[in-house]
Amino acid sequence: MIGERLCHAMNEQIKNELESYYIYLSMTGWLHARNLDGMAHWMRCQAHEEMIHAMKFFDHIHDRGGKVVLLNLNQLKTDWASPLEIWEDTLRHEQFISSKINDLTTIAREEKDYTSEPMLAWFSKEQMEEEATAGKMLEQIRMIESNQTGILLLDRELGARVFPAGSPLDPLAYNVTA
Ligand code: OFO
Repeated sequence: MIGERLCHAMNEQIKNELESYYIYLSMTGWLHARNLDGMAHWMRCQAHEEMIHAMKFFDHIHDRGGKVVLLNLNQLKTDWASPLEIWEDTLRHEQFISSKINDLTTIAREEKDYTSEPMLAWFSKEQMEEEATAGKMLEQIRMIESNQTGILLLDRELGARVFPAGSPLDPLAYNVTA
């Protein structure tokens, strides 16, 4: 059974992941409104991934005999000055989430909750990849910032992102060892 301290921290993390979903969905709307449909598609996929992350914690708490408590979401940013600012915020947000996963791992170890470790290790790896991707995108946007052709080419490229797991209801999406 999951301990109270880790359960509380994981409920907080469900909120963080749902806020990630909300932020990326908000960015999706902003990008669509500027006809950057490829970037919008990429962000929509990202939002979808965050919902799956929230559900991993949701199911883990439930499976371990804890109580899922959904907390209020914060009012988040709804406007950006440019695609550059979108990617700056994306990287900053992923770094914040990485710090939260580190905190959860610390709590799990302090509480000797070894059952949670494989899932948290999966999240650490996921965060490493997400930070790397966001960092790379940010650098590419910086390179082409005032070049509209470059922005359109990047938009096309990001529009090709394939989302591997169909939906948050897809059991494959919950395979923490994948
Ligand atoms: Fe970005 O991985 Fe979840 O939050």
